[in-house]
Amino acid sequence: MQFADEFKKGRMWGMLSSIDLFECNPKKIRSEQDIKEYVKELCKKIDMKRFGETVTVRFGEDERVSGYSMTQLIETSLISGHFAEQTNTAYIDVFSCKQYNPKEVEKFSKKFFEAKKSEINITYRKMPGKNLPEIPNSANWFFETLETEKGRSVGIKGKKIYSNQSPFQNIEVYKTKPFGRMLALDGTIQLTEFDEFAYHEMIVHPALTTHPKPEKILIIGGADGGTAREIEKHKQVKEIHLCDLDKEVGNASKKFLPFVAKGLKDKRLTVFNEDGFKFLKNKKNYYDIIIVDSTDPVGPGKILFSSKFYKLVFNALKKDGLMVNQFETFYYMKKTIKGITKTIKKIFPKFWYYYALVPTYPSGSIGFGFASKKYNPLNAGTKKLKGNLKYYSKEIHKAAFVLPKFMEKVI
Ligand code: SPD
Repeated sequence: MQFADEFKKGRMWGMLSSIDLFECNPKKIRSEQDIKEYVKELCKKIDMKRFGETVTVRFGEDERVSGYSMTQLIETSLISGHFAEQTNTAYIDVFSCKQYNPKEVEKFSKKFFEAKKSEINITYRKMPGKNLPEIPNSANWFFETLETEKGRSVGIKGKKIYSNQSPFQNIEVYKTKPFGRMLALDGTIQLTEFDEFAYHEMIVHPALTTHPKPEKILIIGGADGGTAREIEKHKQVKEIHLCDLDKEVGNASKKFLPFVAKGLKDKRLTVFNEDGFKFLKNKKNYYDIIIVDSTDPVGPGKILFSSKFYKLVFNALKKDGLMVNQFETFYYMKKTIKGITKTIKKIFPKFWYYYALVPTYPSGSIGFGFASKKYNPLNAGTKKLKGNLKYYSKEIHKAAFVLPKFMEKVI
């Protein structure tokens, strides 16, 4: 347990866990007997001695708020709870100077009252002036939910400053302590102010320096504007189309993420808020380069990793065209990458995989697929670019295509 040392050293004396349970089973929070049973079971679970019986009283018999209040004395302090019947929420506090695991309390309470959601805030009672390491909790930390399912997660401290459930996905913007502004879609980090330059430079410049005459470019996804911003550094480019289903992402970016949204202002750019799949069906032999700046191959983004989609991309490209796509991290997604690589190779005659270091993505790296009808990226990377670059260089261009041994076998 994380706090054990602090307890042992005597720097921490006690812990108050405030747990909020949302959308509880209404029957459970209305039952005095269940509430008493909960206290008994919880104390057993966290090995806490009870002193005396659980006391319950009804509070606030008015129409707005009523329900049971509960208290229970335990070793070096108490458990208390309020069960609000109008909203089916429960507010539980556990304070003790005996060591216990607050996460265990949260998990047990959530299960007991069959709550759909829970939140926990932890306060430490400690020696004056001794600051303890902060323990992440859901109130002021973002955890990448897709990763949490797999038993790992990127956790970033931050304040949510925007949240919107669009018709397609959940859009959130955070103001984070270590990484500045951050965009998350369906609980997955898309970009942060701190390291987005690495991702956007690397999804764009290897392709645009490989193609000798990149004039017509299509971005699928990329509504935030970061990919467009990098393409605009190439003077040869005459026309940029950006097709992203979700208008709300672009709107959120314009309001909260000006460092990438500035890419949405260029005169060469036209934004289409349409389904990329349908958009491509009407384009034949048109683009020099297509960049797929998508979310991951789950949920609505999955289709952008399918054989049907790559065929449409192939047909929309000119006879010497090429495609670059966001292609996951090789540390965690080897199998997926292997499968999708096979699919792309059936459609495009040439294929490479390369990567960049982006600390806020899972495993700190992200890969890209480079599918080409004609040009080879290994013979490129020497063009001069306008504007400031922080990651890409001709040396990085070459190095990015050199893969670890275990990955060479996959591609
Ligand atoms: N694992 C998340 C990968 C996110 C890729 N899309 C980023 C969009 C930024 N323009």
